Amino acid sequence: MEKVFLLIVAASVEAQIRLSGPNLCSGRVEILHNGVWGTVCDDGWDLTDAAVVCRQMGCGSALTAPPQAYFGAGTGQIWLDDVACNGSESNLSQCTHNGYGVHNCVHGEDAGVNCSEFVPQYKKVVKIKLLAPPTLDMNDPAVQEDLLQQLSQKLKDQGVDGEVKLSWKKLPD
Ligand SMILES: *[C@@H]1O[C@H](CO)[C@@H](O)[C@H](O)[C@H]1NC(C)=O
Ligand SMILES: *[C@@H]1O[C@H](CO)[C@@H](O)[C@H](O)[C@H]1NC(C)=O
Ligand SMILES: *[C@@H]1O[C@H](CO)[C@@H](O)[C@H](O)[C@H]1NC(C)=O
Ligand SMILES: [Ca+2]
Repeated sequence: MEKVFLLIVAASVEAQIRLSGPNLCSGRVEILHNGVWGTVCDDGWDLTDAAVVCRQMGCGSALTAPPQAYFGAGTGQIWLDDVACNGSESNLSQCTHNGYGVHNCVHGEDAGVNCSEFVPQYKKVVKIKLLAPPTLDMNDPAVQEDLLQQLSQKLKDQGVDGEVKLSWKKLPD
Protein backbone atom coordinates (compact mmCIF):
# COMPACT_ATOMS: atom_id res chain seq x y z
CA MET A 1 0.00 0.00 0.00
CA GLU A 2 1.34 3.42 -0.96
CA LYS A 3 1.06 6.36 1.35
CA VAL A 4 2.12 9.90 0.59
CA PHE A 5 3.71 12.01 3.27
CA LEU A 6 4.56 15.67 3.35
CA LEU A 7 7.94 16.24 4.84
CA ILE A 8 8.86 19.64 6.18
CA VAL A 9 12.59 20.11 6.26
CA ALA A 10 14.15 22.92 8.20
CA ALA A 11 17.87 22.94 7.72
CA SER A 12 20.66 25.40 7.46
CA VAL A 13 22.11 24.97 4.00
CA GLU A 14 25.82 25.25 3.71
CA ALA A 15 26.46 28.96 3.92
CA GLN A 16 28.13 30.75 1.06
CA ILE A 17 27.21 34.18 2.29
CA ARG A 18 26.97 35.62 5.77
CA LEU A 19 25.97 38.90 7.32
CA SER A 20 28.09 40.64 9.88
CA GLY A 21 25.85 42.95 11.88
CA PRO A 22 23.32 43.37 14.67
CA ASN A 23 21.40 40.18 13.86
CA LEU A 24 21.60 37.15 11.56
CA CYS A 25 19.55 38.92 8.90
CA SER A 26 21.18 42.36 8.84
CA GLY A 27 24.77 43.34 8.31
CA ARG A 28 27.77 43.66 6.07
CA VAL A 29 27.52 41.17 3.22
CA GLU A 30 30.33 38.64 3.06
CA ILE A 31 30.70 35.95 0.44
CA LEU A 32 32.80 32.78 0.51
CA HIS A 33 35.05 32.22 -2.47
CA ASN A 34 37.83 29.63 -2.66
CA GLY A 35 37.45 29.12 1.06
CA VAL A 36 38.06 32.79 1.87
CA TRP A 37 35.45 35.24 3.11
CA GLY A 38 35.38 38.65 1.45
CA THR A 39 33.14 41.69 1.18
CA VAL A 40 31.02 43.28 -1.54
CA CYS A 41 31.58 46.84 -2.80
CA ASP A 42 28.69 49.29 -2.73
CA ASP A 43 29.21 50.56 -6.32
CA GLY A 44 25.84 50.02 -7.94
CA TRP A 45 24.56 48.25 -4.81
CA ASP A 46 20.80 48.59 -4.59
CA LEU A 47 17.62 47.08 -3.20
CA THR A 48 17.40 44.51 -6.00
CA ASP A 49 20.84 43.18 -5.08
CA ALA A 50 20.02 43.21 -1.38
CA ALA A 51 16.81 41.28 -2.10
CA VAL A 52 18.82 38.41 -3.62
CA VAL A 53 20.98 38.24 -0.48
CA CYS A 54 17.96 38.30 1.84
CA ARG A 55 16.25 35.55 -0.13
CA GLN A 56 19.41 33.42 -0.30
CA MET A 57 19.79 33.77 3.47
CA GLY A 58 16.18 32.81 4.12
CA CYS A 59 15.78 36.26 5.65
CA GLY A 60 12.68 37.48 3.85
CA SER A 61 12.68 40.65 1.78
CA ALA A 62 15.14 43.54 1.72
CA LEU A 63 14.15 46.67 3.61
CA THR A 64 17.27 48.68 2.80
CA ALA A 65 20.63 48.24 1.09
CA PRO A 66 22.93 50.37 3.27
CA PRO A 67 26.21 51.38 1.52
CA GLN A 68 29.51 52.78 2.80
CA ALA A 69 30.29 50.23 5.50
CA TYR A 70 27.13 51.11 7.39
CA PHE A 71 27.62 47.95 9.49
CA GLY A 72 31.35 48.54 9.89
CA ALA A 73 34.24 48.04 7.49
CA GLY A 74 35.39 44.50 6.81
CA THR A 75 38.95 43.35 6.38
CA GLY A 76 40.81 41.24 3.85
CA GLN A 77 39.39 40.44 0.44
CA ILE A 78 36.89 42.59 -1.42
CA TRP A 79 35.39 39.89 -3.64
CA LEU A 80 32.65 41.60 -5.63
CA ASP A 81 32.25 45.00 -7.29
CA ASP A 82 29.60 46.44 -9.63
CA VAL A 83 27.11 43.79 -8.61
CA ALA A 84 24.01 44.01 -10.76
CA CYS A 85 21.33 41.46 -9.98
CA ASN A 86 18.21 41.30 -12.10
CA GLY A 87 16.23 40.06 -9.13
CA SER A 88 15.48 36.52 -10.29
CA GLU A 89 18.80 35.02 -9.15
CA SER A 90 18.66 32.55 -6.30
CA ASN A 91 22.08 33.49 -5.05
CA LEU A 92 24.42 36.47 -5.15
CA SER A 93 27.20 34.81 -7.12
CA GLN A 94 24.79 34.40 -10.04
CA CYS A 95 24.45 38.17 -10.35
CA THR A 96 26.54 40.08 -12.86
CA HIS A 97 29.76 41.46 -11.34
CA ASN A 98 33.34 42.32 -12.33
CA GLY A 99 34.79 38.95 -11.41
CA TYR A 100 36.09 37.82 -8.04
CA GLY A 101 38.62 40.26 -6.60
CA VAL A 102 38.32 42.72 -9.50
CA HIS A 103 37.40 46.06 -7.96
CA ASN A 104 38.41 49.67 -7.36
CA CYS A 105 37.04 49.86 -3.83
CA VAL A 106 38.11 50.18 -0.21
CA HIS A 107 36.42 48.61 2.81
CA GLY A 108 34.79 51.96 3.53
CA GLU A 109 32.50 51.03 0.64
CA ASP A 110 31.38 47.66 2.01
CA ALA A 111 27.80 46.85 1.11
CA GLY A 112 25.16 45.87 3.64
CA VAL A 113 21.62 44.56 3.79
CA ASN A 114 18.78 44.93 6.20
CA CYS A 115 16.28 42.12 5.70
CA SER A 116 12.75 41.87 6.99
CA GLU A 117 13.32 38.78 9.16
CA PHE A 118 15.53 38.54 12.26
CA VAL A 119 16.31 34.85 12.00
CA PRO A 120 16.91 32.86 8.81
CA GLN A 121 13.90 30.75 7.90
CA TYR A 122 15.21 27.78 6.03
CA LYS A 123 12.37 25.65 4.94
CA LYS A 124 11.97 23.16 2.22
CA VAL A 125 8.92 21.07 1.67
CA VAL A 126 9.63 17.67 0.24
CA LYS A 127 6.95 15.30 -0.91
CA ILE A 128 7.78 11.70 -0.34
CA LYS A 129 6.08 8.56 -1.53
CA LEU A 130 6.44 5.89 1.03
CA LEU A 131 5.76 2.24 0.50
CA ALA A 132 4.44 1.34 3.87
CA PRO A 133 3.18 -2.09 4.75
CA PRO A 134 -0.33 -1.78 6.18
CA THR A 135 1.01 -3.28 9.39
CA LEU A 136 3.42 -0.39 9.89
CA ASP A 137 1.96 1.91 12.50
CA MET A 138 2.84 5.44 11.47
CA ASN A 139 1.64 6.78 14.78
CA ASP A 140 4.27 4.78 16.59
CA PRO A 141 7.00 7.23 17.73
CA ALA A 142 9.68 4.59 17.22
CA VAL A 143 8.59 4.06 13.60
CA GLN A 144 8.55 7.82 13.02
CA GLU A 145 11.96 8.26 14.55
CA ASP A 146 13.45 5.52 12.42
CA LEU A 147 12.03 7.06 9.25
CA LEU A 148 13.26 10.53 10.14
CA GLN A 149 16.74 9.18 10.80
CA GLN A 150 16.89 7.59 7.37
CA LEU A 151 15.52 10.68 5.63
CA SER A 152 17.89 12.92 7.51
CA GLN A 153 20.82 10.89 6.23
CA LYS A 154 19.49 11.03 2.66
CA LEU A 155 19.17 14.81 2.87
CA LYS A 156 22.72 15.13 4.15
CA ASP A 157 23.90 12.96 1.28
CA GLN A 158 22.21 15.49 -1.01
CA GLY A 159 24.07 18.40 0.52
CA VAL A 160 21.48 19.68 2.96
CA ASP A 161 23.91 20.30 5.75
CA GLY A 162 23.87 21.46 9.31
CA GLU A 163 21.22 20.56 11.82
CA VAL A 164 18.31 18.95 10.07
CA LYS A 165 14.95 19.08 11.76
CA LEU A 166 12.15 17.05 10.33
CA SER A 167 8.48 16.81 10.94
CA TRP A 168 5.82 15.17 8.88
CA LYS A 169 2.16 14.68 8.47
CA LYS A 170 0.08 12.21 6.55
CA LEU A 171 -1.93 13.58 3.66
CA PRO A 172 -5.60 12.64 3.44
CA ASP A 173 -5.96 9.49 1.33
C1 LIG B 1 18.71 37.09 -14.53
O1 LIG B 1 19.98 36.54 -14.33
C2 LIG B 1 19.99 35.13 -14.30
C3 LIG B 1 21.37 34.68 -13.89
O2 LIG B 1 22.36 35.26 -14.69
C4 LIG B 1 19.55 34.61 -15.66
O3 LIG B 1 19.55 33.18 -15.65
C5 LIG B 1 18.18 35.14 -15.98
O4 LIG B 1 17.83 34.75 -17.27
C6 LIG B 1 18.13 36.64 -15.86
N1 LIG B 1 16.74 37.07 -15.97
C7 LIG B 1 16.39 38.17 -16.65
C8 LIG B 1 14.92 38.49 -16.63
O5 LIG B 1 17.18 38.87 -17.26
C1 LIG C 1 25.25 29.96 -6.34
O1 LIG C 1 25.46 30.07 -7.72
C2 LIG C 1 26.74 29.65 -8.12
C3 LIG C 1 26.87 29.97 -9.61
O2 LIG C 1 25.78 29.47 -10.34
C4 LIG C 1 26.92 28.18 -7.81
O3 LIG C 1 28.22 27.77 -8.14
C5 LIG C 1 26.72 27.96 -6.31
O4 LIG C 1 26.76 26.59 -6.01
C6 LIG C 1 25.38 28.52 -5.88
N1 LIG C 1 25.26 28.43 -4.44
C7 LIG C 1 24.15 28.03 -3.83
C8 LIG C 1 24.17 28.02 -2.34
O5 LIG C 1 23.14 27.70 -4.45
C1 LIG D 1 16.71 46.50 10.10
O1 LIG D 1 15.40 45.93 10.00
C2 LIG D 1 14.83 45.62 11.23
C3 LIG D 1 13.57 44.86 10.95
O2 LIG D 1 13.91 43.57 10.52
C4 LIG D 1 14.66 46.90 12.02
O3 LIG D 1 14.04 46.63 13.25
C5 LIG D 1 16.01 47.53 12.23
O4 LIG D 1 15.88 48.76 12.86
C6 LIG D 1 16.76 47.71 10.94
N1 LIG D 1 18.15 48.07 11.25
C7 LIG D 1 18.87 48.89 10.53
C8 LIG D 1 20.25 49.13 11.00
O5 LIG D 1 18.46 49.44 9.54
CA1 LIG E 1 33.70 49.99 -8.40
